[in-house]
Amino acid sequence: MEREDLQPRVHDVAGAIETMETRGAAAIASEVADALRAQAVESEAETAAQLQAELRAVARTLIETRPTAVSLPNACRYILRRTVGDSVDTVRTSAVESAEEFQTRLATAQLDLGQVGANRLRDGDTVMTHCHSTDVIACVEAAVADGKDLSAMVKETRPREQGHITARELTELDVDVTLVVDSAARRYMNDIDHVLVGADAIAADGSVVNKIGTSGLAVVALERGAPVVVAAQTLKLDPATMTGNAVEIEMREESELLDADERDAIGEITVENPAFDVTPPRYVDAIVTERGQFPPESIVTLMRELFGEGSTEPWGTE
Ligand code: RI2
Repeated sequence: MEREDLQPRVHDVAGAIETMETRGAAAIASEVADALRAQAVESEAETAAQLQAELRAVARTLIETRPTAVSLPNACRYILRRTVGDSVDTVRTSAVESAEEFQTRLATAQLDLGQVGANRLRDGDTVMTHCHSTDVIACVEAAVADGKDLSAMVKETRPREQGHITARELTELDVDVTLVVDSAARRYMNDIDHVLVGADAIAADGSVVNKIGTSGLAVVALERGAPVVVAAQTLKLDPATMTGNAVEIEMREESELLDADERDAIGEITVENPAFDVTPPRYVDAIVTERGQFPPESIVTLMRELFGEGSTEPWGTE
């Protein structure tokens, strides 16, 4: 049941994330910060405890929208842990300041990550991309700013074709873009210098959870000797995996694959539409973050440093 004390902006943000109007782990995290800030500013709570309870409810509402994108709970964790005070005003101020600080760090992290990723790319390289990731775009943008001339083979990325967004954004950066269907990846892999993908979550063992099709792409890349580079801000590290929890894979509506007429014409079948898959660390050359580049097997060291305080859930259960 919808809580009446949550601001309309919170429901708007939750709806947009669910329908993927807002998508991509970094963009989702930024909108989450915005929703928490809006609740803090607009709330009519009369006590600090009441406002804190509302903010926890905002976090729970948002976290439910997309189960795999760990940037969502990580954003909530960052902001709620720093939201303190014993009056409505102090809680409000610290929530607003924490949300804004989070958004600033998000933007800075992406720029720093972009430079690390750019250092890997050489003048004249061709990268293959899958889906659309702002962390990936940041790497290419920084490389182009360094004067490197790049080409990209962009997989269209069924079923939602986020590859089209990548194609448009890379073209705007003056990258020479070729769009291919997903199943053409192996056909062209000999021409590829780097497979460059983003991530929705990184597990403690270095497994990369990213758009469905990434793991198959990584297998082909390994076979052909093309390094797989994952551009992922530390916001994508999933602290719950340090204690053995698995990353939940989001299953989406079958209507993303078939419209109603196609569904009727086919007859009685089952349709599965997982949004993500898991690429084991042995297929990944490096994870590029704003803290530098890491072999996937060593990412747990960074996770311990960043989430040493544990993966508690400050949003609680009610
Ligand atoms: P940034 C996307 O998922 C893609 O899987 C992409 O690699 C990832 O988010 C990260 O995006 P979806 O939201 O944070 O399209 O790098 O399902 O922008």
